[in-house]
Amino acid sequence: MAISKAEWIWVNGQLVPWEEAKVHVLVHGLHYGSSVFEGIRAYDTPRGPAIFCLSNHVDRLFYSCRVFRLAVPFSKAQITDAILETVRANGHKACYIRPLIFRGFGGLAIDGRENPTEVIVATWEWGAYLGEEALMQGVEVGISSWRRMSPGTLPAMAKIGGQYVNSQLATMEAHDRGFSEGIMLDVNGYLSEGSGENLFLVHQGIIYTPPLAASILSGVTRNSVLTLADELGYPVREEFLTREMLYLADEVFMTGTAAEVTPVRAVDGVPVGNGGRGPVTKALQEAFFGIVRGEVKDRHGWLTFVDD
Ligand code: PPE
Repeated sequence: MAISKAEWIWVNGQLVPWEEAKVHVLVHGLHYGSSVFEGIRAYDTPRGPAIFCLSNHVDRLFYSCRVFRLAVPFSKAQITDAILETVRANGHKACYIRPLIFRGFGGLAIDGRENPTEVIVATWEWGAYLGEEALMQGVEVGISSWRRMSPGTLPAMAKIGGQYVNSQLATMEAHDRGFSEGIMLDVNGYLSEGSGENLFLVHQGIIYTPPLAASILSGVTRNSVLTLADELGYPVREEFLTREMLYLADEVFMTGTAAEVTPVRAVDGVPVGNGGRGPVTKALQEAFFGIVRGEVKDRHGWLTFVDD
């Protein structure tokens, strides 16, 4: 999906014009995937743009840096301000926000900790990740031949750039097979997640989702959806799930900042339930979109209003 250019990008403490936000070809992050990032959304509400779960994203960004031993020359409060400042400066009503922290230009020792850390915050206007129609009709996915990393290989809960090579392999394969997304299994063959989304299924009135130990990213949207599901009175189980549960499920859906709450209508060409969006998925979408669009009271303090 093409990026629509905004005016400013925050780079190491100041806003610079979009075209000027460049790096040297020898930055460590480019060679070794030594970066960490976040994907955050701001929604258009009657009170102006509101960022969804900002503090959770900033916390995860710093968690990723901690795991990756990436020293950040800014505090959480400074990064939070940088995000608000960039959204304001670009005058977005709604946007996608991409903070990125990477090992910059210096040596090219694999260790990389000698290199300076660079921090940027970019924003751009981005519609529904898998298409508007996908939110209503659902998408077709396939089980990827690529597995998620094993727990001893890479820290799955950290959002580290290099780990997205795994996601790229899965998505490219899915697209070549005519699917919107690839669902990966973990090293033991249990369901894990999509290339950029967490996975849920509904079976006989119970909502299931793979646990953190299934090599998933601890999704911010996943956590919100678990809260909403609980409030709506659905029993929720986080447990290891076999692939066949996807063929047995009444409903399947995926969550993510970019993907929001997207129904899955077929897995490997097998229709899920009635082959469309199911009632539980619809109820969760309504609860989610009601809050982010400022139509329903934000009981959990999930929104940060940019203009306040
Ligand atoms: N798993 C993976 C691997 C992942 O990348 C994401 C977010 C999620 C789960 C859902 O997490 P959360 O956004 O906190 O609910 N993927 C981000 C990047 C997508 C991209 O195309 O880049 C996102 O949705 O912003």
